[in-house]
Amino acid sequence: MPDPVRVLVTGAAGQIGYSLVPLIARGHLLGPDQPVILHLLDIPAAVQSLEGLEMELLDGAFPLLRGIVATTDILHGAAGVKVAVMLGGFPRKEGMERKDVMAKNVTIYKTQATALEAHADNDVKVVVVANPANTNALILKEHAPKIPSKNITCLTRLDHNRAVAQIAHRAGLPVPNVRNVIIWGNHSSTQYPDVNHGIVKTLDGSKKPIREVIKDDAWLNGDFIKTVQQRGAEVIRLRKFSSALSAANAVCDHVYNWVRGTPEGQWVSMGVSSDGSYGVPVGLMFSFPVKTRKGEWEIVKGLKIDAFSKEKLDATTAELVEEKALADSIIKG
Ligand code: NAX
Repeated sequence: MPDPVRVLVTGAAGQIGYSLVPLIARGHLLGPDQPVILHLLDIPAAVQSLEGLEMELLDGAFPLLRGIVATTDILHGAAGVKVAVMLGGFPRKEGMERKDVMAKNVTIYKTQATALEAHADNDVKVVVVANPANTNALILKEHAPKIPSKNITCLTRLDHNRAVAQIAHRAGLPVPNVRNVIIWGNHSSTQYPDVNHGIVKTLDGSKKPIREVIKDDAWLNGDFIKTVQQRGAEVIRLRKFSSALSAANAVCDHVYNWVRGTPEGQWVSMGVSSDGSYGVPVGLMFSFPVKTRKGEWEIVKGLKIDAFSKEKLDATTAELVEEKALADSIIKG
């Protein structure tokens, strides 16, 4: 067996953390043959919960789990980690202005960026989950210039999985038969779930465009998009808490594909630093279709964007540009 890999989870004592850490300990993040040492970080107010989590992890007797570092000190938490899952952040509370929440997250992500840059493995792979995920990742990227920008990503895989599941359900097919949907843009309600390049493998084994199988453009251009965009809010309405089980599962999918690659001919959605593809400003953290191989992602180029899609891409780009401007203005004081 290879040497254990150190994996940091910030905000580990929260909801997603509780669902995520057993999945990591079972090998769903890095594979069933990769031992791990879990670094669990949270704030002092959550220290008891963190202690309880550590106890439960020990009680799980997970064969791949070779150590636990539970801490409230990011310098300690970041030491030697090869993967960092950033769940910790400041949530928007009732009555708070967007810029006040952003200001709290700018402070958190600046500090954590500096700590990761100084103490994590030189090739640390980072996935930011905490909202606003794209902009928190952007702040982290800008404050950790020694970490290669390709190593900093944000999670839109939950949105991607939601889109896949909706299509599979509608087509009456298993989830793996749906391929190459795309989430473009921000992990927010302006995201654009796009099926124009998606494929369905039918029960007789033939591959057909999603639109040809579903045969309902009104649904695909209307309720389908709205359902995916509003899914998080709907889960909060029903559960009174935000998505946790599905978010933890998506974190594993995101990192697993990043490290282990995407199957031939298939892509997934990841929030990555734009290289200017599809007219998205360079450096913006934006969800694109990506193919991955040996730990490297590559944006899928040359997809045809029709007028309907262009309008949606422009809207989500504009929102991210605005979020970036707000973060920049806070950073500059
Ligand atoms: P919780 O509020 O349950 O947990 C957050 C944890 O972070 C808490 O334990 C808190 O003490 C800790 N924390 C706060 N500041 C910290 C800091 N500076 N350092 C370390 N830990 C810190 O939230 P949870 O439901 O687990 O969600 C975590 C984040 O994911 C939230 O920001 C949430 O909005 C975001 N989400 C993002 C999703 C995505 O697809 N990108 C989907 C799910 C989720 O909504």
